[in-house]
Amino acid sequence: MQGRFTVERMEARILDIPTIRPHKLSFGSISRQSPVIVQVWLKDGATGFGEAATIGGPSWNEESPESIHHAITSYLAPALLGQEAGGFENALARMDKACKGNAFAKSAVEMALIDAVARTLGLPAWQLLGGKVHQSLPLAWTLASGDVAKDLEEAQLRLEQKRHRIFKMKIGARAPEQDVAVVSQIARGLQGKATLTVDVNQAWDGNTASRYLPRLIEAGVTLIEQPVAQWNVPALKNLCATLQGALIMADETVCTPQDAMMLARENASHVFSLKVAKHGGLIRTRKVAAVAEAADIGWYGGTMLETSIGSAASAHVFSTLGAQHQGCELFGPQLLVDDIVEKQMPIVDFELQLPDGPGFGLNVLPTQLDRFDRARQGLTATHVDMGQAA
Ligand code: MUC
Ligand code: MG
Repeated sequence: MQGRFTVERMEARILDIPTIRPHKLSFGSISRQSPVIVQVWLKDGATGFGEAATIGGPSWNEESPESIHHAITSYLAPALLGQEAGGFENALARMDKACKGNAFAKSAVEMALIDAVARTLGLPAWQLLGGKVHQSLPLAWTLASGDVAKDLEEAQLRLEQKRHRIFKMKIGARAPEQDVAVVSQIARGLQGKATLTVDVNQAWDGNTASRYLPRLIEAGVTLIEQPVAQWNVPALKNLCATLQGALIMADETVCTPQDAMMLARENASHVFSLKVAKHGGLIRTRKVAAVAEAADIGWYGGTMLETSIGSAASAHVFSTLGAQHQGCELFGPQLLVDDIVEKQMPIVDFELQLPDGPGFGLNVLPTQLDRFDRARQGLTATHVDMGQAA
């Protein structure tokens, strides 16, 4: 039976949007983001947008903008055309049947369905996701220019603008001794004004982490994200048991609710970085968050450096989650030279104001979608300047 929520059409395109400066991580340096934007149309004419962004082609995990686009157009869209958009769990099950894995691709599609249905009902998405419990969340910024003086200048400016007072440093590309020296320098510069976290993006082995993390904590670091490889749960567990004065946060290791259960059982995380893309959508983000809450593990609102579409969708689901949080890092729109929406989510007194308004509460600008559309620009896909991270 076809109703007003029937999925009539779906389109996906890859955008290429330069970043305001090189962004350097343990595995390379990026100078642009290539989000995949999905638009869905329902029978009643309502439309919704979703997004999946990743970092550095297939360098952050197995998915890339091209694989996300391919999974959506070849498998996920055909599985949903003619189906009821409002049955989100059914839509997820159909996508699972059509396509194993590919969580980022599924998240973009599910996001577009939720946006379209919420718009049709005239409700903000958070109302379909359990209801809002946070009006705002502290917003972190990542210092990743690769230059200490520039990083300090950037942090200073953002403090003055009252935008950020939580700074995350991307480490793991340099030798650990150098990372300790750089982090200590930044920590001294920010002492008493901001908190400092580090993201190693899997670069260290267990012994390196055990040896160098205490020195980072001594320098003032209070939250440590994914210090070891995705598979290295024994090392995460050991760090949780032995490190004093900082929290261990899983990122790449925690994708599915089953990953979350395993980390909880092993006492191998204090905090989970939640990301809509890696969990496979907004609904599944809530499932991972539910495991965290049940296991007394905190959460952090992570990003894959999305535009305002993906960032607002993430903000909607984060606004519904429990109290034990470490803030969020939905700063993607600020790292890009331009956005694809009329108005970004405001930042007031160091906090991101979580959005209202039907759907994700955004007005997407078609001219901006066309401007950055890879197919229209005819750009070749250079994702990551490997080896430029130091
Ligand atoms: C990650 O691994 O957390 C998030 C912020 C940032 O600078 O990089 C990402 C990815
Ligand atoms: Mg991370």
